[in-house]
Amino acid sequence: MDGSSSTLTEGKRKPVVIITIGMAGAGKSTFVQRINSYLHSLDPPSPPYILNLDPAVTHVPFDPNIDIRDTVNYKEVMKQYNLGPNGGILTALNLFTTKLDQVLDLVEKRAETVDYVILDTPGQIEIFTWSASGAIITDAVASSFPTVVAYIIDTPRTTAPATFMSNMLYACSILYKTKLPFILVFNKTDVQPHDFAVEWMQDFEAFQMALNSHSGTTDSEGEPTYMNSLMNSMSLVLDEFYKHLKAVGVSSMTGAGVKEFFEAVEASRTEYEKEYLPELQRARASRDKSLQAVKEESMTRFMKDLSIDRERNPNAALRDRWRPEDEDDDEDPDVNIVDRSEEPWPGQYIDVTRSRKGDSESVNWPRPS
Ligand SMILES: Nc1nc2c(ncn2[C@@H]2O[C@H](COP(=O)(O)OP(=O)(O)O)[C@@H](O)[C@H]2O)c(=O)[nH]1
Ligand SMILES: [Mg+2]
Repeated sequence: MDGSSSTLTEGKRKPVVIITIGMAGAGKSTFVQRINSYLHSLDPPSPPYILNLDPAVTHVPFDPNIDIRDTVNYKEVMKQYNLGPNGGILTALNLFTTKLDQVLDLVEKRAETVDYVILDTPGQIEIFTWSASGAIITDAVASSFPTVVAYIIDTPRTTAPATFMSNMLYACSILYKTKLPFILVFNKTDVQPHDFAVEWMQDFEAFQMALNSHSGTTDSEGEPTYMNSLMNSMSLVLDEFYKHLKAVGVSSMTGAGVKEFFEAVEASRTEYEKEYLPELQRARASRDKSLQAVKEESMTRFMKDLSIDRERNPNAALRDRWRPEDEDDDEDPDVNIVDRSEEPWPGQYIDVTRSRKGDSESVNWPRPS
């Protein structure tokens, strides 16, 4: 397989965005580090553009181009909003998302020179998958670039049929939420080969057998327990779901399987262009239309309120004029997302919680009223 693409004549292809998602400890960050070093080792090397979106990580095993920790200090966020760790991470991600346009600009600028953009997400899976910010980030990148989800699974911890199934159901829910090409990455194959998983995914009966051979599946009268019959019927649902995904086994420790992972990514690119992109555009068009309707309706309501108000209180409008000269022209330079790979990185830490000019004491984050 050579690296040259058939579309070279049409100029550079768009980079593929790989979003890594997975339970805490599944090995997302280690995986990102591994695929990063793999891409560097190619001939010619193809360094990816990496975004770290985990504000709470203390050590990142790779050099991110954009690091959420440069923009938001999640511990400071915890203090100022009186939040626990999860709330702090979520709020940090929300704050970062308010700067997403800058992030996308930076990625867009590099789109000509990189083949892959990689996102490492917060340790706790739900912070990214079930938050508004996660959805906004995912939607934004997926509408600009071919995007795939790499769902990282802790293979040694998923050998019990019930655990395996709950993990697959979680993956399933993310697939239906993101509607993006999906690659199941069975990680840590150096500890536990993933062939059992492949067998269970391909052979429905093998999985049911594994399920039934586990203890606690029948009650004292030999009837299948509620849990067991529930799992049996859910595994039928999953059978359908498996048809929509690719599975690869990798070891982020040794690098085994990484090549196969990238083959799956390339296949997903085609899938994205053929299936997901048209669907995405359709969805967006209909969303724009309904958004437009909402806007028009609220505008009409607003104009009506205004005219009632004018009638009741004809002089109020005069007093309420906006006088630009009253505004101080303190142009807030705003917080900037830094691209470490572009700017000379002087090592400064940008703490957005204290960045407003002349207002170093009080907190000025938006707060829910
Ligand atoms: N044996 C083995 N351990 C791994 C592998 N990938 C990750 N780990 C370990 O799993 C733990 C969690 O990894 P990390 O990347 O921080 O997980 P994250 O929370 O999903 O980002 C670390 O101790 C890693 O060293 C692998 O392929 N094999
Ligand atoms: Mg991590």
